[in-house]
Amino acid sequence: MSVFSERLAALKAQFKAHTEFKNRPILPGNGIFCRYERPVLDTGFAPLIWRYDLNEQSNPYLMERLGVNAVLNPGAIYHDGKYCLVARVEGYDRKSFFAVARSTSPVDGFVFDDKPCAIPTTDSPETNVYDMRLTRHEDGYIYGLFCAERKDPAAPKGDESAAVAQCGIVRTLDLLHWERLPDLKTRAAQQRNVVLHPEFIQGKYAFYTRPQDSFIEAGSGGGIGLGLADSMEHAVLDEERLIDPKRYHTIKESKNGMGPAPIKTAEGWLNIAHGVRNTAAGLRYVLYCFMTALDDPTRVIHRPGGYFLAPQGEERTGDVSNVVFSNGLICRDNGEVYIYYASSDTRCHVLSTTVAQLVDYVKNTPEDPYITSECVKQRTALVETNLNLGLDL
Ligand code: M1P
Repeated sequence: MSVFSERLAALKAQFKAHTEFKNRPILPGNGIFCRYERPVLDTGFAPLIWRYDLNEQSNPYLMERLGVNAVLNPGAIYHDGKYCLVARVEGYDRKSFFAVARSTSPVDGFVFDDKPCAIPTTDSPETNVYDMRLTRHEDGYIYGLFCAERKDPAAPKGDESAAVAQCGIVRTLDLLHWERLPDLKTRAAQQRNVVLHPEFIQGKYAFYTRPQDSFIEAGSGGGIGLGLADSMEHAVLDEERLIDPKRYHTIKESKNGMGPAPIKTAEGWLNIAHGVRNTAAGLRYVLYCFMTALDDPTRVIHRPGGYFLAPQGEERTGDVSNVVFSNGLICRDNGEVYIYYASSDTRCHVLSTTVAQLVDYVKNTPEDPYITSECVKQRTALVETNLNLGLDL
């Protein structure tokens, strides 16, 4: 048997062993959601045909030619009877691309389409793309909003890392053909984490934004905003209204950003976002929730305190450690919710929960009192209520 044939057999066996499993929930969980034992996608799911030249003549050692460094931050949508993830796949060259992985199960069995998504460029092609948020809009299209990153033309000579992030826009009907629209125009120097609201507001398209001054620092942008545009073909936001500001000594004191498109519930729009704070070990990204009024998505009506999800165990390490990030969820008609998230910019996981649990969580989790003496009173009140129940614990 040739080296090539031996290696091919071993690689096929490794791929099968890595990707074919039943994902089990980690019980009992916290009553809010359930984590699962295994990532739903990681570099081991990248098909062999993406990475190897499988022609023995041109690749006798069966070397990896185009490696995959990370599979992260997937957008998500239920389409044609399948759970579909539009993952950010990052090559060894640091460039990301989008690829669709589909499964009949929400928690395992994801298989990438043979080819990455062919996303057309604009007249000013971006260097990198990432973090697609999918929205099935009431106008009939599925929109994908993503970060389009270009080198900063104003960077001083010698600065090869300054970049400008803007919101790229595509739309599709089938997750196979992608129509590129012009990038979103706003007054901010930079935009990341832009998400399209699924319904018209005042007859206009509504965008959740995160204006920022520089590539990493949100700066004076203040937090998550919302702006209205007349059209998607030339989307322009003249104004962004701040709806969820960053705040001192909270899980979002450095910056925050919207996650997936919100879930419409009977009680309000349920939002999952990420909050960032700085530490001696670098930035720490966690997920948090808030709910806005059904008739006014700029009005926050519930703000559960603290984080909803923080990195845990193996989630804490990776290319950018101490990060959980979500830009995709699937809410089924029966109320089941699957929240897809990436850990440490490296791999993708799933949480399962329900609309009922999430609504209970946002309504009944106490708000952050913003001052430690009030936190003690809050916790003491809980303890006293419990002691009065006279349970045998
Ligand atoms: O590295 C953590 C995350 O950093 C960015 O998020 P934000 O814009 O909120 O800082 C994004 O690059 C995201 O992809 C990444 O996961």
